Amino acid sequence: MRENVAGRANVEDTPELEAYYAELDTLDAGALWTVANTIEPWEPVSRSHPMMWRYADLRGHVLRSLDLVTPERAGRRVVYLVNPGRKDVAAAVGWLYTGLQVMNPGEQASSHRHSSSALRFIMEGEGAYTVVDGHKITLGRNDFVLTPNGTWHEHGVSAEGTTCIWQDGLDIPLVNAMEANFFEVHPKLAQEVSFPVDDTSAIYAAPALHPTGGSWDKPHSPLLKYEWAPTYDSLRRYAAAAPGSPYDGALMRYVNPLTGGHVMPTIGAAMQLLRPGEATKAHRHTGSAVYQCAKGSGHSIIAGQRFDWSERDIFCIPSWAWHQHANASASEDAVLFQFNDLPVIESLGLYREEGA
Ligand code: 1HN
Repeated sequence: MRENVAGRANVEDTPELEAYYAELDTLDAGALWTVANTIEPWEPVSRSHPMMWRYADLRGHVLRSLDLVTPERAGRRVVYLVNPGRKDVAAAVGWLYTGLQVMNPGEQASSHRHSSSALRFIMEGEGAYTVVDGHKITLGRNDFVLTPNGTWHEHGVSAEGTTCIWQDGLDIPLVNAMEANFFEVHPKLAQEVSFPVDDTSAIYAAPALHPTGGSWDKPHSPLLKYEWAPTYDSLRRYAAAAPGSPYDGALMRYVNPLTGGHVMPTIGAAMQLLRPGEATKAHRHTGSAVYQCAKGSGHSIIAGQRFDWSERDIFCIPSWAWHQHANASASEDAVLFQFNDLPVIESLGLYREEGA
């Protein structure tokens, strides 16, 4: 608390002022100086707690939902992750939602669309697919797929596949905060697949090559799937050729290949590799992020708390929280997937960063 600073409110209560506040209250009004220091903090004050959710704790519960509810009844079988400071808005951190969804082979959820943007990151199982606006996308471990705002989408697992678990990431809390969320069910249960399977990868995933002959005017990336194998290969080559960031190691952002910008207007994503034995310096920045360890093990220190993670554990970093990461192994890489609200923070001119 900084008292008696010029320009900051510092008014003591008197019986007269208390009566005045009560009168204003009856008029649905208030005196700004009673709340000014709270609504205008010196720096961001996140209500989100640094958190980690261990896959070993959650996996059995996720699988149990297979026996407890049908996809028809539940809509989808998802165990969502709750930040104790963000329970009221169903956020895992800041304005980001995340959950673990499970599906059996041969199951398919009904097609729908909403104003929230979403992504999935595949954790385990074979045969998962998503259909987005008529594009069928096959999915394997550590692949991630976009279901941007307003696109018809449905998820399924082929009959020849195995039980699949993936992480959903959505901006529902943000879109609800903006009071702008619509949800619609597709007139048919399933959309028709109207393009060759995995066509967006064939067209848009070529390294450093732009396709010609098409046009694209949507605000999200035309590439809908970002596969693990080329991502990991790129990270390893980057990590071997350059120091990367002292705060993040070798971190690469997933981009819209046509613009180099974020994959969606409200959700950004990245994958970072920590070399064997690498430990980063601490920094903090505005914007919230949800992480999943895609490979290896290590720890992060977030707002002074240490979290030891290994493959499939999920943790979050609240806005403006100091954080640093370390790879636990002297011989193996550690790789972290993240999604974040940086596109929103940046487009509103709110990005700030500070290094230790
Ligand atoms: C949604 O559409 C999916 O498509 C998953 O699988 C989780 C959570 C809230 C709102 C919509 C999906 C969701 C969701």
